Amino acid sequence: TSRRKLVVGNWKMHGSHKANAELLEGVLAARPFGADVAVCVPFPFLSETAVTLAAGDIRWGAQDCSAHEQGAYTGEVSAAMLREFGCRYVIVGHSERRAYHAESDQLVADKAKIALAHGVTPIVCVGETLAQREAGETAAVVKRQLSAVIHTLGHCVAEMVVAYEPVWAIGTGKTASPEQAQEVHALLRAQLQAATPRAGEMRLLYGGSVKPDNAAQLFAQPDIDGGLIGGAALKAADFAAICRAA
Ligand code: G2H
Repeated sequence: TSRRKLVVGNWKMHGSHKANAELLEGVLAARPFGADVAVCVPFPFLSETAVTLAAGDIRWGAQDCSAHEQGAYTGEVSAAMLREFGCRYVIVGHSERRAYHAESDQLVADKAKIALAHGVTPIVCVGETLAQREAGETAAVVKRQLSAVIHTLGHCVAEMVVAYEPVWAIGTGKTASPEQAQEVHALLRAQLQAATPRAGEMRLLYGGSVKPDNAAQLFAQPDIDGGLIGGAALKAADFAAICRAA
């Protein structure tokens, strides 16, 4: 395909000044990569990440943003602020936020919209739980999650990145098989095709226990355009190996 692969590290709530410096230096030293690469770091580390990565071709971003422009929203961080720190990407609707912070499909869509309005590319996460998969609801769940974003973004929908993360594969060591992942990616692509003529250019990432030894097979699937990497993004050697597999 003509789509350039994208590998994004999702550090979640990990890191420290010292650990981040070592990790980023390790990743920088492992370049060049054939794919686009980015790291999504906790908010307090955006500034130092921007400094460390300023000269290179590795992008950075955040793991969430507010659905509001600005105002009396204690504890929130706006998309405009992320843009000021040079963020290229922001993850929205990660299953951990949907589960622990009760984020609805519409809230996730509103976050994606405001990110795009400020020039930050949203990485919109969708995915089913184990119970939903076992009940045969996978297609319906991801369709509903993506549908909210499609309706809210309108013609801008082609500017986002989508990440399919089956909840049962997150941090569990259980990866979706390449075929299982591809099956859902193809559904997502078809849904996007009905919404925008540019669906073929959009990058659909897979996330959920991607490791150096399973990355290449996943990325070889026709509709898998890279990965959103959690645990394995915290070790420079592992993350670099995954980036190289893309
Ligand atoms: C899924 C993924 C990164 P992990 O959440 O978003 O994490 O690779 O640890 O399963």
